[in-house]
Amino acid sequence: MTDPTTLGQEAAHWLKRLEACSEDGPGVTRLPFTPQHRAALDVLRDLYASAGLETHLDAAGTLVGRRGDGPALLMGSHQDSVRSGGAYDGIMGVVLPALAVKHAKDLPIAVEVLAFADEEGVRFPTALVGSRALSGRVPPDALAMQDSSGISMAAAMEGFGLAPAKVPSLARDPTTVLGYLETHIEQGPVLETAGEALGVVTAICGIERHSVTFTGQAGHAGTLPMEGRRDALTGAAALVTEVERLARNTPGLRGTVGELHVFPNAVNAVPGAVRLTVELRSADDAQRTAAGHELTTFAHEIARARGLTLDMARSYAQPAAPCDQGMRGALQAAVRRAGGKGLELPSGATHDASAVADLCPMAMLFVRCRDGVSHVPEEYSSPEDMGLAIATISDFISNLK
Ligand code: HGY
Ligand code: MN
Ligand code: MN
Repeated sequence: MTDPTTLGQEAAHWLKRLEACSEDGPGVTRLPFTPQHRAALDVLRDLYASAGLETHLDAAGTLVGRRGDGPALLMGSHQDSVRSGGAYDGIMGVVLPALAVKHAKDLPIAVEVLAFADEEGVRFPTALVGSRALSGRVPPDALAMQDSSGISMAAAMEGFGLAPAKVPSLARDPTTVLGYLETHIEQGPVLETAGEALGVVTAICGIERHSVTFTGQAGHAGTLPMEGRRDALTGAAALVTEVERLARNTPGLRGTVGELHVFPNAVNAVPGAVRLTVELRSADDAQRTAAGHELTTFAHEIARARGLTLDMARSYAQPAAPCDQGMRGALQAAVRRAGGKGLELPSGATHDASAVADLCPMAMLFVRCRDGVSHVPEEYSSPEDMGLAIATISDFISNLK
């Protein structure tokens, strides 16, 4: 096997080419079924060919590369990015296994490398379409969801040369799959703080998202007395601070208000309405759902006390996905053989692996993330760490029983 640093430098070369497949502007912006996606597929086809992978684009826009016959180990991640994101999130998890296959002499099992079109859910209000297609769990309404210019996912797929009607037929027979291994930049500070290049994921957190609207009475900031005001923003602010208070006081729970829109949003007008999102994440589904109920009750009490009306609904939910014990152990042994401690950690970010877990056993390998920052242009993993990840993936494949 080529030495890890050389492998890592080759990975950096491919990632540099892929980084250019982006809209103009800071960082990487590569949304699904766009010219940037098509440019990335051209680069990935070159990479897959150099790895001896037989390649096709499936109906959901996943680039599938396969080598060998019989039940296969699936590996891969997503090709899409957030807006002005980094050059490693997702796409590094396609490049590294492809290079592991390329540099493997012979493979004891069949393997596939997968580049999923849309994990982030930035263009359309849904996510994980390609990976959920493998287990036949794409929600029926997903393909009808529209982007900000009113284009449905199905229309975007057809414009990309795909056949969205065939997405349901992508569901795999579980007996044809040995498992799924996703390699991903950690997107947090744990490995860097521990001085470790690689980590083994224990579980992927569950997520729920609530869309909330407080409605009061807009009015003139100067003539409307404080008494009797029905200010929607002061009500929303009480919920925002309660989300933070509850999450800070509940170990393992993360709560975020990521979006907040004020209407009419004018310096001299009392806010009449506020729309916001509440997102909760935890590796413990019961803890997360209990927090969701608690915050819903709190929001209704705030609305009642302030004379506001409240619309609050859970718009998205995804259960926590534990990684397969057997695969975790095998991956940890491979990390140790590559010189690591085999540190284990939960994933606060969600990944395609949480969807593929509905099809087959899954495991995740994390790669150290400089300064723990991700979803920003400064996102970075070093060639040395990527080389160790490639060597670990190769070792994992050759020891898979
Ligand atoms: O939201 C997430 O955790 C992922 O980056 N899509
Ligand atoms: Mn991401
Ligand atoms: Mn990702």
